[in-house]
Amino acid sequence: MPNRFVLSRDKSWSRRQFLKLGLLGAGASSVGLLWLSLNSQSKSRVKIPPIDSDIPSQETNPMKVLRNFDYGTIKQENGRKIREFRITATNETIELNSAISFNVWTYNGQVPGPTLRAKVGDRVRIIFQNQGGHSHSMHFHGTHPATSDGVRPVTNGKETVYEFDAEPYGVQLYHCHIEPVTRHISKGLYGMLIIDPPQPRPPADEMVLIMAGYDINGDDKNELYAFNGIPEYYIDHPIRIYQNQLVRLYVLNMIEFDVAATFHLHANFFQVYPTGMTLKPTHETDVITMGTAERHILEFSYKYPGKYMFHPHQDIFAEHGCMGNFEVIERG
Ligand SMILES: [Cu+2]
Repeated sequence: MPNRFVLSRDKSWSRRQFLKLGLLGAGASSVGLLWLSLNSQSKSRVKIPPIDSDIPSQETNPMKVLRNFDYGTIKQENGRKIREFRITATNETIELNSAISFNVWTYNGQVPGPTLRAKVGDRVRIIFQNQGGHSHSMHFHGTHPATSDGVRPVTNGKETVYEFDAEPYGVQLYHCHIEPVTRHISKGLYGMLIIDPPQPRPPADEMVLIMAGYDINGDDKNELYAFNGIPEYYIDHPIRIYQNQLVRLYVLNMIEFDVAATFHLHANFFQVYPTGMTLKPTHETDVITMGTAERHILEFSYKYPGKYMFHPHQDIFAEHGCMGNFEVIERG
């Protein structure tokens, strides 16, 4: 039976759905990036289920964060390939739920910031502009010179450039490193940097889940928790995945104030690639513990259709927003 590119058959990415995602309004680059991401997946015959049609258009949009990878702009300089990204820090107000609007500090208008993606060995250039009012920075995890470590304040209205070779491959991250770092991160200044290995990993439905907390009243404790920016979002908008199709989850714990968080998947087990720095899994489990800034690749597929929860097994986090559902559907 032929297994061709099937996105069009699903009509999963109609113009209407791009509009719903706010991507057509967000400018050609975002659309291009998403298409790029989808096209690279389509070549590998990974099928992405249709997305809910009632997705809000605000920039902080967990469905938009989920499968959107920013590969930057490729430039050639002195015979070397440069992958260039432009990041601007801004202040925004987002609706955390029907009762709470919260002032967040963002990279490119969204929480988490965009998921940046490069291949190991690429030269990466980040042009960072601060329009956030306070001093901010971008500190990347990875191997790089001190000059690009991103701990120096970039004052409001200023621009700086961070440049480094993308290494080692794995799930890396970036965040603001201005004191108090707890506040700058929990206000929203964090994101993921995926560095792909020399040979691509096998085809999979790839997605990003970043856990974080919100200290609403400034008491150095989290009152709300979320996957990809908005508490409880994936309860009302389950992540649709196909039965028996490999899911590759890039998961990161960015929760401040609490020492660790676990990630638990219902009715299944996942293969663990610690920090995404191995090509083979080290073990299989259904709950994994992560300190702040710890991250992994988790791989799994679901045998049976239906709705399955995922959440930290510190149930207090789950009860305060860090909770979601996968909806496993038959491929038809
Ligand atoms: Cu900051």
